[in-house]
Amino acid sequence: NAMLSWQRTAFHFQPQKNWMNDPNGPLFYKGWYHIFYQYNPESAVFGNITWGHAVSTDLIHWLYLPIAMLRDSWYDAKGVWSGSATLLPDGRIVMLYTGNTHQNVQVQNLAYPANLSDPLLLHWVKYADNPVVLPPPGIGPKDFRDPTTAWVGPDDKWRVLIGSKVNQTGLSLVYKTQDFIHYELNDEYMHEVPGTGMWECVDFYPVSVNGPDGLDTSVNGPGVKHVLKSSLDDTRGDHYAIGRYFIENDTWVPDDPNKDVGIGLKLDYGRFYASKTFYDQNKKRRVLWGWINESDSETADLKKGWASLQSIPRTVVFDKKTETHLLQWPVEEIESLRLRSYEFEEVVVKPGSVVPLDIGPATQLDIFAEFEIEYLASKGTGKKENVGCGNGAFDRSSLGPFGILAIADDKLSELTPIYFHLSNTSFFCVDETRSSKASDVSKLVFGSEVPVVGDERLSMRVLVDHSIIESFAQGGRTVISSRVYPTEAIYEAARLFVFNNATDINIKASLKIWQLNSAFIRPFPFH
Ligand code: DQQ
Repeated sequence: NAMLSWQRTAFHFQPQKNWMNDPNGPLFYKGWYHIFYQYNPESAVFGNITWGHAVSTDLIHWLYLPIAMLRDSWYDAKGVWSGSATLLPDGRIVMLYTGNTHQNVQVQNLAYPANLSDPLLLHWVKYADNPVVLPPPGIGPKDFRDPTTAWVGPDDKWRVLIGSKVNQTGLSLVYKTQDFIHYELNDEYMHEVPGTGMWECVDFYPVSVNGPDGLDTSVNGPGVKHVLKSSLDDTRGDHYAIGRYFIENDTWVPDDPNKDVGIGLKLDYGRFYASKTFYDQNKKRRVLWGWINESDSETADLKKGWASLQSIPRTVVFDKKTETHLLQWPVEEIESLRLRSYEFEEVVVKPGSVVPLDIGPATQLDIFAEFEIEYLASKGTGKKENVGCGNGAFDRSSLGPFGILAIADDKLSELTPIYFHLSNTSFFCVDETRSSKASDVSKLVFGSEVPVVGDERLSMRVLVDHSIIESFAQGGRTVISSRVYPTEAIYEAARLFVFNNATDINIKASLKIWQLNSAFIRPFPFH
């Protein structure tokens, strides 16, 4: 059965079969986490988009529910596209989503649960007078989508953002509403950035500059900054910036104009798109979901019968050390999957060498690794070429690369290096180029600078799940998701190594590694 192929993940959320893309309307309600998602019920490629639905009590084990919203009205006949949930203070739930109409016009629609006493929120009612918002003058009918979670201002009006573009300027429109039926468009955009193109799946939320708690979307005031995120297509990814929100006119200004949305930081430098956060009132945290695409061919996807998965949900907090970055970290519940653990203390890895880590099969792992550097007196130490991620992990210089080799076979004929490369600054990278002998697979080098603050050690957390590797450097300051499709390094043949391709330093690696159990992801057991 192709669906049970080794590429199938063991603890990442994915539908039983067929195509999935963006996460939609995440929320916590009456003891259940809900995730909805862009879903093609008919095939493993994009099309016929409806809202798939699943629930969980811990964000790790999931139960599939029936499709929540179908393409059954003129205003969403060509797709029930992305949207967000808002929990109102009186207990109601509002879902706003984009409908692609029978004529391919993007409009905003309102839906709500048929029965608020049903914790599973099985049935959704579309508002009788949908659509509630049409593209305004000056905005293209195909450039108007993905409403955010709403937040309420001191005037008791709710605000919703919708992404768009004018020429090549990406931007976000602000609508105000009291009843989620009637909307007024602000004169000013919330923000715009020339040259960034269409802003998909805009996300906007407060972060606390003082503490680790997440903030509900309407929280504002001293000690609060606001994050603005937009997803830029053409594989440019999910870009964010931290800044200040001015409620007087609903505008937002980045702290650093040189690192504005789309020209600065990314949430994830790998394969990660259309992400969305929600405030989890259950655990007082802000949780981020993102869509991780396949990098094999459409033919391969049709053959295996499924495509895409969601990232492990991540908590998002403001990084007090840099004050410029967010920190993302897998939700603590993932630790409930931990089985046997293995510890390695100060393993010395000499220039140009590879050291195997004897942990048994290495397809489902939670890895935490720290690296110390020992300059070699005999070498011309400290020569700091400006290398970045280079052409990958085989491009050697004095201070890098070094790190781990995941999903590698014994002969190292297939391997995926996750590594640091130091130069004037520190880079964190993943190299897919030798991850598979298969030729019909996209294999790239991903990465970016990662600030290392004060006396911090270099560290990485890596989640390995068969065909996906999610890597977090320096506590989640720089994150990279990658897909790998080895042909040999599968099941029992997959191994883990540490490596050092730097020429002028020894590496001392200390690691704690857990085998991870599979999550239960299966249909809800209706009686
Ligand atoms: N996916 C949805 C759109 C959104 C895009 C359609 C982002 O609403 O802009 O499936 O991946």
